Amino acid sequence: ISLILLLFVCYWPRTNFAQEKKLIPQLIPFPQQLESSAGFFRLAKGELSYTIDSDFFPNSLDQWIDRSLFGNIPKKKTAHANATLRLIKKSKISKEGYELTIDKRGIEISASTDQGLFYGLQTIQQLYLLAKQNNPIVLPYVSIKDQPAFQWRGVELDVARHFFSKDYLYKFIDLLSSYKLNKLHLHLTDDQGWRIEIKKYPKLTSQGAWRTYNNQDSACFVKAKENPDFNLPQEFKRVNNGREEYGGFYTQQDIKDIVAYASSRHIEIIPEIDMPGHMMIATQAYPELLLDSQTAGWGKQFSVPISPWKESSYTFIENVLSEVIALFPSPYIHIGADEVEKDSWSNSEAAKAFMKEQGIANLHDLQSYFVKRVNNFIRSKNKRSIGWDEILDGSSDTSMTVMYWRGWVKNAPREAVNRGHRVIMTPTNPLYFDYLPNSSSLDAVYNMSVIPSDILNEKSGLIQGAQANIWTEMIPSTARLEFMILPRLSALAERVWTNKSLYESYRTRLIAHFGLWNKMGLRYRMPDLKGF
Ligand code: TNX
Repeated sequence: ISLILLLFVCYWPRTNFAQEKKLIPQLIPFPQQLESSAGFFRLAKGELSYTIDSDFFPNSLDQWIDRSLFGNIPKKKTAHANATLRLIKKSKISKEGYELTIDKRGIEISASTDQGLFYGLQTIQQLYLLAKQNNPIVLPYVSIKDQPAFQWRGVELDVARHFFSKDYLYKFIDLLSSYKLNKLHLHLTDDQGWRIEIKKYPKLTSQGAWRTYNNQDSACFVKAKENPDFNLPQEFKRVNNGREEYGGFYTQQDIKDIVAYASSRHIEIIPEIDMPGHMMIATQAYPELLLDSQTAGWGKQFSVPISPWKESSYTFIENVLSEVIALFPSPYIHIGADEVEKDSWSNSEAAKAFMKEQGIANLHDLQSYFVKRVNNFIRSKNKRSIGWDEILDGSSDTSMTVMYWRGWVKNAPREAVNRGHRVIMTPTNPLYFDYLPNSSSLDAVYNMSVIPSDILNEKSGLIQGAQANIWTEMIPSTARLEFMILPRLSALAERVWTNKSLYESYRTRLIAHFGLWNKMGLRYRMPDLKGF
């Protein structure tokens, strides 16, 4: 009896201890399938050996592993099957999926593409960062099978209203890719700024990338008295003819650098040139784009759009797009088409004559005429175009992908898929991250249904995924940007990747991520996490 008691006393606490150690990793987005088992793999102090299945994966991955994985722990590539980190090609895994095990032999990741492998690496990178507090650094034994629910996992950043430097975009891309997001839509042009160098039209940036202060800047100045995050960064100021101006732009070389940086992190950059509205700064640089009688000016809610009945508008757009297309490998070009103030067209005699001649019945169809013609040009260059959901207001070309934003036009996604369009969901509520969050925003982002409930099952495949939009009229600085998007961004990432109802567990895991952001010097807004 005493022997039995002794055995019990010795082993009972241990088994209990082992179970306690079977921790659920604090991963965001949470993997589709995860089994943890008791035990930890200890990262040795010295060099970490890794092996990659022969020349299947491109160099960029090696570079990322060397520079980023496991901080500055030195890495050594070997052909040895006993390497600590083994990266293996398995063709039956889906394009973006991966399988990962951590056990006493170390870490093994399998994938069929370098993108899948990259996501597996991001998962262990997160485990590493979460474990880094501990000394020695230990990774929990785990077995994961993972793949994303949606192929479009995006963020739109408006670099037109306020400018963000190339170096900051690198940091931003790192943040997105660490949460397995894969699209960065850059809103490169708007009424307040033109941010991409176009060789044929140098004034777009020499003039259009700069502005004297406008109403939104004044609003920021007022707020800056209480919150320094609203100050316009000094590096984006210049003095021109004695006047202080705000601005900045990306040269074509900068764009190439950004695209290359993003693609090595499996982020596709989608450029947007917003037309025919939101072009005020372009029309100031090149006034011939406007209707004959009007000049561009401030003070209207929507600016005067360029004229669909003038050939010179198409020459301009096609020249601009040709340079843009040559810079971005993405299959998509976003052509905007939102918030077009069409009333200004109805006052023009030239517009009326043109509509009569072309048999165009109304102003919506005049916009459709413009959009379709630009879309045809883009298709002739073997690219596809994306437009905001206003392209549904007239007749539409279903080769275009619709980006749904007007939350109040409830049936737009259904209408779009019924016509045969592909759709990306970016509804104002909850995906406008320029809107101040409130106590339910995090919940709303996390629990949003990417596929609207009124869409028939057989059409749901046309919904590509979702994207947060970050308009920056009132976001002049990187600190303000981060404060506005974190933690909502992580909720979106889990929605589009995992797409399960794990809100309670997400909120618990999120607490660990606040710690990571603190270390990375990222700003975030502490949400209401009552009960945690
Ligand atoms: C609407 S969303 C816009 C943007 C503004 C945004 C402000 C869209 C296609 N157009 O131009 O920045 O609202 O939230």
